[in-house]
This record gives sequence, C-alpha cells and structure tokens, in this order.
Amino acid sequence: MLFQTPPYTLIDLSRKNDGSQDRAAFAKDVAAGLSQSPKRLSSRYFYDANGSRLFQQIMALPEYYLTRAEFSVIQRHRSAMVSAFAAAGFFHLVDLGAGDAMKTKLLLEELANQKKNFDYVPMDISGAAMRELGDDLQQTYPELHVQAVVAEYITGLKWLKQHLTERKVVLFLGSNLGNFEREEGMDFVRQIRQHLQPGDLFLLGVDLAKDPETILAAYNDPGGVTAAFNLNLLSRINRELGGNFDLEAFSHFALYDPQLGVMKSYLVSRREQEVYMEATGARYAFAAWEAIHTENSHKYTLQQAAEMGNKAGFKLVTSYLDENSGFADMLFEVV
Ligand code: AVI
Repeated sequence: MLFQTPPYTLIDLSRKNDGSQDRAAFAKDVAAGLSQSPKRLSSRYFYDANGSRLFQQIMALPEYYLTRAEFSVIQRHRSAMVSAFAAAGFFHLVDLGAGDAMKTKLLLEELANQKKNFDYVPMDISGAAMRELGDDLQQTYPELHVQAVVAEYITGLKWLKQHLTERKVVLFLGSNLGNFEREEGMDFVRQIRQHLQPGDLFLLGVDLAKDPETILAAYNDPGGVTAAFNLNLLSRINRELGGNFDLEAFSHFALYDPQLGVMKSYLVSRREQEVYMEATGARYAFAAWEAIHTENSHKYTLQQAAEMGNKAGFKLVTSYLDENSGFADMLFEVV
C-alpha cells in the first residue's frame, strides 16, 4: 500500500488485522513460555506503548551507557562514515528499526552538509513512528527524498531487494543485534547479506564486552526504571490477555555472565503462587523464587562481530569506536 505524502512516501507492508491475530499469537507464546521449565517470556513483547516509553527513559539513564556511546561514535566519525557511504556516488540509506532516528539524524545532517547524493529509507514496525519521522524530516530537510517503510525486518528487506536497484547502505544500530541469540543473530546478518549486492555497505552497532560491573549497572539502575520496563511485560499480559499477575509479588533480577558475554534479565516470583490468564483459561503455577527469563543482551568482542560478518559474506571495512572503546559501529562491505 502506498500513501503519497510529498515529498515523503509511506509504504505500509504491515500485516493488517484487527489485532486479534496478534493477541492470539501473544497468548500462545505466553502460555508456552509459562508452561515450560525453566519459564521464559520473549523480550519482543516488551515494546507496547508503555514499554516503549520506559525504554526511552532507560536510554536517558546515566547507567545506560549504550545510547550515549553510540551517539558519540557517530559524532566522532560521521565525516569519515559519510565519505565511505558516498564513495561510489548515489546510494539508498536504509535504516533498519529506525524509530525516531535520533542517531541517524547526525548522519543525515552530515550528508546534507557534504551535499551527498542519496535518499533515505527508514524501516520500522511502528507506523506511528514512521509517520512522525516522515513529517519531522519533511520540515528539516524538505529536499530529502524519504521512503518510510512500515514492516518487520525480513519483509522490509525483501521489499528493498525488489524495489531499490541502486547501491545500498544498511544501518542496524543500537545494539539491537544483542537481543538475538548468537545463532539467530548470525542468521539475521546472513539474511541482510542475502538481500544485498556486492558493493553495498552494512553498518552494525555492537555493544562491546567490557567491565562486567559497567554492564550490570546499565541493566540494574537504582531508580528502578529497568525493573519497571521488565515488569511491564506482566502488566501487559494483565491488560491484553486478562492475566492476574500481582506485580508486587515479582521482582526484576539481572546478572551478567562474563564468560558467555551475556546480560540476562529475569522476573522472580517472591512467593509460591498461581496466576490465571483469561485468554487461555489456564492457571500457571510458580514456586517461591522461581524465575521467568525475559531477556538476553549479548555483548561481542570486535573479533567475534567481525567473524560473524565474514561468515555471512561481508568484509570488514573498519570499526568506528567511542572514546572508551566500549561501543562500535562496524562497517562491512558485501563481497
Ligand atoms: C533494545 N535493546 C538493545 C536493549 C538492550 O540493551 O538490550 C533493551 C534493554 N533491555 C534492558 N535495558 C535495555
């Protein structure tokens, strides 16, 4: 579906339903996750309106270094990044999971200053975010050609391959790769590669392995914003699936495994209890101190991330780092 709103175009490839299919899939996943041992819930359900608002608050926390670090990477290296992107003339700048494009705007500004020849293709599952971004860019860069795509990653990548024939520079920023399991992350990078052509570029945001205390603090802030973000998953089940979770009876628990390089988040049941969910008509039993695993945030060494890119069919061009060498935007080229 195409909506012409000059000068930006909104391409909506999202699955159209009244929400009942999404609710049924959510209920099925929750029921499966709470019935297995150990229990788990997927972090992809964090991001309803409330969860997205809490994530915005997390990004502003002093302990959550990731967003500032990547911002600093782009600020320090934007001139070199833009020169690398535009070295072979016109390109499509594709922004996977663009959201409000807070960090990408630094690159857009630099591209505009250097008068580079490109167009911008933000992609996100949130239609509201893409409309807001389109309107916003229309004000700031009335000359910029923007095609905002509302789609899940793979649908968006397919559209890209079919509809955009010129050279592409794909951004996947924000350490979003870290929320995939290692194998899934590898598969995802491979999928990106399969939708690109030799000469295309891929800029990947990677939170690097560092002092475990620094990482742990980022996911365990004393003000409890991360705890509220994690617990919102239970509130969401209450709101959307008719659950009766008592939020006081669960607590957020986070731990970092420095050998595996993974930050793990849990919700721990503070007592023996049963929770009922209208959507399934079933009860789920919790022993005292039984935990639900809710999120993994994988950290990478530069070497691990480079290897992943190589295995997927990319060649590492360079790694742009922040001043503490704690976060990298790694530039790969399709070979
Ligand atoms: C979205 N993602 C990269 C965040 C992360 O760091 O794993 C989500 C998050 N979870 C807790 N705090 C932030």
